[in-house]
Amino acid sequence: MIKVGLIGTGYIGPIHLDALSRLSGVKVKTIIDVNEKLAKQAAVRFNVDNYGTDYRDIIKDPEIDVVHNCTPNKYHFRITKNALEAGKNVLSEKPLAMTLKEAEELVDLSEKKRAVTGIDFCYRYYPVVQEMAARVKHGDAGTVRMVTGSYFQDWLSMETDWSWRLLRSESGESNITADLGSHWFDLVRFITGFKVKEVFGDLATIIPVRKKPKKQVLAFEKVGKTESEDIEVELEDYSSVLFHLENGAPGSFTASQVCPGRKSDTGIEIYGSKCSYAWDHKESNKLWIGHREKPNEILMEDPVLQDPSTIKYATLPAGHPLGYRDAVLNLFRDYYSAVEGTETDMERPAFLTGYDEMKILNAILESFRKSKWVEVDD
Ligand code: SOE
Repeated sequence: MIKVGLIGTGYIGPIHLDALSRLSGVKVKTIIDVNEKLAKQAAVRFNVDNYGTDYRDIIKDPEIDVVHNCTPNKYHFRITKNALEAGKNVLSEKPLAMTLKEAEELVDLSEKKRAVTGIDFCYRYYPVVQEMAARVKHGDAGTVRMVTGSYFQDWLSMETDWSWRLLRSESGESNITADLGSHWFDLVRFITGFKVKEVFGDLATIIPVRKKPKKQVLAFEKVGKTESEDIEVELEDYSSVLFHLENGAPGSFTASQVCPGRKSDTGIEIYGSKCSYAWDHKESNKLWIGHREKPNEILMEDPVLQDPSTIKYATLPAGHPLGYRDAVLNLFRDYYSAVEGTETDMERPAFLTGYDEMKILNAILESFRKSKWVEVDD
């Protein structure tokens, strides 16, 4: 049994716990949250024996092999560093850290400690996203000529909506580009196989003053009327990026959390010389395949029709759609088979992936500051 300690039970922690409860050979030993009530709730819901408020209880427990870091950005570096130093394997939420320097330190330390690392870029684990990547890799799309997409949400679209993500002290230098942009650029790299070479970023804070509630609020929570104070927002709630891939292909991406009606609406379109692919999170089981000289196709997620390399991610018979929790489970399956050492030939998101994402983020922020194209460090 691989023993796990999980830290942070806000929005994403319980999603991790759900996936962990469906994995064989893995047992969550301890759950930590600074809010004891949340830690207890999660322990009861997921049948975990131990819970507490001090993450060091997990770090110093020699029985725990893997730490899941589900805390806000501000704590990613410290907790992950402590866990690696104690010889643990770590699966972290994104972004890997608040700064590139910290991210680099974590990559170096994890290599030194030979830790198995993972980062929760779960959108690439929808079966048809895997399929799209496999097809592009086999050359079915021909040359990748252009990439475009977006990520829109509405949970911060009112001035009474609040999240720690809006504070520089909690989030780092970016809200949405780090939070949603990192997922999307992970898809670009994973599907096309190409790195982002240069970027031009345009960021904005569409709601500059917000009512920060005095009480703690979780992601997606509707706050409404409650005691609050007016706060000038420091970070962006809109982000638009023009970019070029290393093969020269141009692309564009826009994200915002202030789009009424858009919930977790992300999508990506890849235009190749032979055909096009498009995936939309609202219909996450469908892959649209576009042709010039014959009718377009829709491939529904299907363990019989998909490429052999992606079948393991389409875990139900055709017509039984997987969802967000299953995408996370697919990621965890790959991660834990790496921890067990049973499978080695996987393109998994690890700390290096998180580090590369931070390089893109840094370049976008610098580009916006200087109002010019900036190369992504290689
Ligand atoms: C908030 O924007 C958030 O919870 C992200 O942090 C997640 O990564 C995304 O899956 C849903 O939205």
